[in-house]
Amino acid sequence: MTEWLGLPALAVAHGEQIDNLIGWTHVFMLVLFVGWGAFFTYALIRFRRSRHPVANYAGARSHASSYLEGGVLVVEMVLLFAFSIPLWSARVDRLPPDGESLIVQVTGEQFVWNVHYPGPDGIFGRTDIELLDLQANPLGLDRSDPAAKDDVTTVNQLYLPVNRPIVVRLRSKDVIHSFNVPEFRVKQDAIPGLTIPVWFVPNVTTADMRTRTGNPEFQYEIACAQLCGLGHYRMRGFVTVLGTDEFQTWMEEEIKAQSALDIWR
Ligand SMILES: [Cu+2]
Repeated sequence: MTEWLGLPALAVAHGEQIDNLIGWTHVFMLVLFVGWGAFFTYALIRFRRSRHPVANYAGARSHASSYLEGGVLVVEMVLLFAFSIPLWSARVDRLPPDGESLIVQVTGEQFVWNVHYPGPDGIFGRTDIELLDLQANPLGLDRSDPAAKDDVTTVNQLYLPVNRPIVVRLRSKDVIHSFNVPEFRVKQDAIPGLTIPVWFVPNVTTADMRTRTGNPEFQYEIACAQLCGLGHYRMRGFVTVLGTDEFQTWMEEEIKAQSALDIWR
């Protein structure tokens, strides 16, 4: 129904609602544009100079337009407080239950996305600013903490299982960045000092999307959507959506590989 908008392919459970909203907003904008354009044209002709050589300084005497504007104000307040705000809060405040979802921490920095998985124990290992090393340990993860043993970190690579609610806990190390994956219809600023949850259910694997788009190199991209410095243009991460079992295998292999790294000893 919203193909005419030419939006990026859809790969998320809540996407249709967003697209319909964008579609209806465009329809209403078109109605307003045509309506106001017609009124403007009417006013230009009706009050043309040849018919009114002398300006009328008294102007309109009736209060009709004030009432009309008051009416518009009331309607807009109802739209905002009765519909928009409750819908928005239902979408962003009610996170899926912890047991069902995969929680992953994504930390923006100039100019990469650091990804941190808590591993099977579901607990994020301790991080310490003293351990921070931009090359070897960009999150300052303390591998001596038992909760950190099974943690997995990556740079610019976000692996996700299909059809499972994902809660991304967004953070930033330095300036404001923005986590935007167009196919998931999510866009959220990452703000230093805050941890902001964003959630969505990806429902098309990368492999399926490659078949669907006919592009064997298709990749979901995390594009930083806030101008965050000179390297902003190259701040892009990749999302790979895997089948449930494939994701499990990937996770196990990463845990094995990362816990065996020499730098942690
Ligand atoms: Cu950025």
